[in-house]
Amino acid sequence: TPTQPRAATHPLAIAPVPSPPSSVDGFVKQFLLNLNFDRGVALSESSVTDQYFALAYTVRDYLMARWLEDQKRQRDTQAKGVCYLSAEYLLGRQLDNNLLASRLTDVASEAMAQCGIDIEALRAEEVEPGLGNGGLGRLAACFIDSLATMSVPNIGYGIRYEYGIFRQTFVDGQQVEQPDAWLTYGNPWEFPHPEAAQTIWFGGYTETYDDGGVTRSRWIPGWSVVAVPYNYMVPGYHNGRVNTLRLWSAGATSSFDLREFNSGDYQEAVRAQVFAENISKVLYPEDSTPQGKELRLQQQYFFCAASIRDFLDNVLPEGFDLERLPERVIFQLNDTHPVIAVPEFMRILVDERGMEWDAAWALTQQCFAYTCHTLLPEALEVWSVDLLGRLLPRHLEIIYRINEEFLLEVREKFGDDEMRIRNMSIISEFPQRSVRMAYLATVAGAKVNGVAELHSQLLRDKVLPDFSEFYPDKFTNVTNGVTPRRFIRLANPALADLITEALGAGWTVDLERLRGLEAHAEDPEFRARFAEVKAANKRRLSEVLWHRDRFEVSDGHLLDVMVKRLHEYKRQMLKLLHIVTLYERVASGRVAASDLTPRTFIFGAKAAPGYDMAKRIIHLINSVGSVVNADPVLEGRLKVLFPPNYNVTLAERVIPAADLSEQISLAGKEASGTGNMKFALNGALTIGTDDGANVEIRELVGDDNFFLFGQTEPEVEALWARGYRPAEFYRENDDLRRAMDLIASGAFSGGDRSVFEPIMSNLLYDDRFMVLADYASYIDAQERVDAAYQDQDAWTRSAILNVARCGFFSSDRSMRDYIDRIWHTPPAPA
Ligand code: HBZ
Repeated sequence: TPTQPRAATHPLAIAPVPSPPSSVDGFVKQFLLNLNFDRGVALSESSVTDQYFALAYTVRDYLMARWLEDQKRQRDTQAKGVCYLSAEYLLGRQLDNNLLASRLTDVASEAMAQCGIDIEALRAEEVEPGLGNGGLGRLAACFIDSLATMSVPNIGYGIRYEYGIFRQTFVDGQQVEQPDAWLTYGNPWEFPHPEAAQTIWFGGYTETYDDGGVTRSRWIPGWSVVAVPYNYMVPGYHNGRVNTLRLWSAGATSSFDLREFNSGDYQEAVRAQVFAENISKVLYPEDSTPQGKELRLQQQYFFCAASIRDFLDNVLPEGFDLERLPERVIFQLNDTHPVIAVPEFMRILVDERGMEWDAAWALTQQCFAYTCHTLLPEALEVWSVDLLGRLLPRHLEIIYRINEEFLLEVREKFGDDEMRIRNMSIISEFPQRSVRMAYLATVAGAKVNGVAELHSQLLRDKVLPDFSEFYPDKFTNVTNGVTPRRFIRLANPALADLITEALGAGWTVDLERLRGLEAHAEDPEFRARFAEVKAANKRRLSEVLWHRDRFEVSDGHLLDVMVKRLHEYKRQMLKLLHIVTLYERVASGRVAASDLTPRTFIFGAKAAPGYDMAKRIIHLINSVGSVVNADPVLEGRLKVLFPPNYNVTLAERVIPAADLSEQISLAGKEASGTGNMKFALNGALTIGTDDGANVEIRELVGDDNFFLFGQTEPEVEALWARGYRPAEFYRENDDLRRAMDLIASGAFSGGDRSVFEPIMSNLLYDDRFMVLADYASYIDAQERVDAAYQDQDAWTRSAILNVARCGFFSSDRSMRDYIDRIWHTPPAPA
């Protein structure tokens, strides 16, 4: 229980300690204070790590009063807020973001300079917290940035993984994963509160008992771990607000070793400790293919149970009338990973607080909402009843009851249509009895949303058609967005300055103002300056890649970039076939090297460690790169660069330098994409399919400023229906056949034909993502790219129009949509 100092009489003890003065002198003093008092070193003796920590502590100090005030304001006003439940937050580096938010960037640079320190060296010292896989985790990070910037009360809840997404290296062109020990030197941005730890129970059994004539069920759990909260500041941009991100770390309880490992034995006690700490040890690196592992369910329940209890016990005031909960909070489920929060919430209300089932269910259906991020059937999470019942027996009972009552309602509405009942049941029977988490989320949520227009439509019509018929008003769309603070201001300061000069400063929090650039697109001088920004960003990237990987980026090349997780549906293979085609044409003498548009292809992609095909494709990209980069026949006009370990930090350098953004998933497979938005906002033109948010990007920027290719989603469906035979495309397209034959010949594998054979036969005889069917159209679109790039000035004009017309893709707008359509959480007054 938090202790209230009872008789605070000193004036300083009543309010938070005010921020240090925002002058260079004030900053220097605070920095040296932190260096001396927190790091215990003198400046003359300090390491770069010491200096980085002291700098981070100093930035924190400036945010602290605001953070404490916001927490107090939240307690006092009890305004409705958002609890965002997400198993992932892919934050990226914090230092620059927090300097920017608190207007301290210049002060800090000058202060460090006066201390004889190069702030760049300190920036480089920060290890990025990689607590996410890809788009879903990065989206969560953008959303909490936007909520803070819009003064909307929010707590982000998640897991403090000790190891984030693995560090990728290449050995002989093949991916090797290394653990991401991001906490080795400590983390200056977190505030641990072990004294506020909670006990989270698992296992055991349920029993019924007589409660004054009513038979009730209760849970007798078997073992427990503790959940220790770590708080992080989430500062709004220039608005003095600071929200909280609360990540949970697992540890052993004493009851744990007593109960399950009861032998009074030291070895066993240590084993218990290790077992408990395992729960938050590592982020699962699978993206889009859940593995159904028990530890994963433990992680999910661990953070959901801790978060729900934290909110009810610590955030709500004592004695809060739970009937009013919907006026106070919405729990947003970021995909199905936190859906176990639903039965946990019911269990607390019914079993612990004695609420009637119907009343508790009515509250649940107002306090939760669910965002779906996929369309791939294999990505829809299911938990076997067996596993769930073993780990959370009471929750399984609750899920059964939810399902029973739901199916009764379905029968009432649709009659005894057994087929439909089976299709809609939260419990599936085949191949083994299991819980469909997306169905549970849909039934429990007040709203269900997809993440782009096309995705939401397909979600309604293809993935959950029975549900959208049953709950016509539940389904909605909120198109994703990205934060302009990190992805324009921080990543592309030169462009940010140019925009500010043209439009004034307000665009950073009102991105639709970028429209004002349309007029400037017609001004040759503005175009020249815009082109110079792009060129400077390419030089900056070139330095980064040289420093990082000893890669050289040639001047004057079109920078063609495909960065995203490696997945067959995203079709890195299609990009590769384009590269091999260009190479083969020159190598065979059919095209002169001098006729090629000079291009540098940049890939960035991690493959899930167990995803064999994805790893083979990585190997092939690297192998093609080795050959292409070394073959003099190309006269240096094509280069393939694949920097390992693509992450947020690298994204911030690559995206602003790109000319061409590759968004080439098979139509109907990419829920939204968010990289696509980042590229367009940084003045890259998109080559893309009619998929995810590409559809909306193209609508906004116009067909003249977007290279569309490939089948549409209905065309894909029609081709499947007719019967898709990829080998026919291979036989009938000379370029395609030559490219594939070249790979199959061993040209990229030292003559060994077996290495890439599995990729080739997969394309020829299976090709689930229709790479071959879209090949011709893609090559054709790339020829249009080459032609367009000839006219640099026209290209630049298109690039400016992309920036000008993509203000819609700010995550601030996404947040407004969630607020209007789902959350109903107005900004808290100042
Ligand atoms: O979420 C992505 C979608 O693929 C992308 O289209 C969308 O833009 C983005 C944000 O809405 N989905 C993911 O990133 N999914 C995961 O990372 C994931 C992680 C663990 C899982 C399943 C999926 O078990």
